Amino acid sequence: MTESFEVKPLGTALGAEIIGLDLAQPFGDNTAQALLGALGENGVIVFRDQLLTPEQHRAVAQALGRININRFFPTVEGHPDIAEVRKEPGQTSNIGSEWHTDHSYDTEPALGSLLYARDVPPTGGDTIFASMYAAYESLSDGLKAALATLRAVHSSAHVFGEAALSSDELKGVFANADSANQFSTHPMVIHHPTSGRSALYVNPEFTLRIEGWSDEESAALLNYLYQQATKPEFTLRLGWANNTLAIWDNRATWHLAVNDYHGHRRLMHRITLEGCVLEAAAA
Ligand SMILES: O=C(O)CCC(=O)C(=O)O
Ligand SMILES: [Fe+2]
Repeated sequence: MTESFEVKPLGTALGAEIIGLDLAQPFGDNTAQALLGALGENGVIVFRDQLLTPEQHRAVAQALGRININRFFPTVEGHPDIAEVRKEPGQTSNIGSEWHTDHSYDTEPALGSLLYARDVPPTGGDTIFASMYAAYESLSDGLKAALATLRAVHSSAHVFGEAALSSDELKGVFANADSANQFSTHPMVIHHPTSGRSALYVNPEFTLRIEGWSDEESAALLNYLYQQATKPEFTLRLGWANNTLAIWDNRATWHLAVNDYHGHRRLMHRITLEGCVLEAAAA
């Protein structure tokens, strides 16, 4: 069965709202494929006013792929495959406040996540996304050719490892600090597995350096790329309401959770989908 839906662009560089689907109802494989296609093209797809139980949230994820269990995030009670992205009124730090793409420290980085808003603050708590297609396309042919030959090293140790969890608040949030020891390398420009487009694949949070380059050399080029990638015209700022579901594609986007709602709770449920090894884009 194929359910029809409308894909309405939200931003110039990325993002689309999907209109006409009630995700509490099961949907067919053709619809799942069409949604994955829209995700790969738009980087983030947004569904408003979806009343979902944890079971229905899981069913949407399972229709789209295989669920990945993040070893660092706390989980929803009774649902070990649903991570909780929570900030309480008394807390000051939040999860994901720096630009990043999830799981780039894994050899098969997660495809993306389905983040569902359960309790959002009265104002603030937006998530900003950036298009790594747009960032790549903005570069000169000369730099594109140079990047096509390069790989970068990514790690979780400096973010989720024991030494990195400096505040007691963060120690209470993340688990398994001792398993934050993955290093992986990926091409700096990847061939997106579904859209076939070229996307820049380095990020400020998890990328350590360019393979075979010194830290100093790496920082010079990476900082240029980061500055380019975060140009406002390559971003989309998503304001949440309770019952909004957003799905993002880690291979085509970065994201950042704005921490501007101290004194209020923000509670999101996150299910992450397994990804695959990332191949270099053709030069
Ligand atoms: O809370 C958000 O808006 C996103 C947090 C984040 O980085 C994540 O769940 O991967
Ligand atoms: Fe994230």
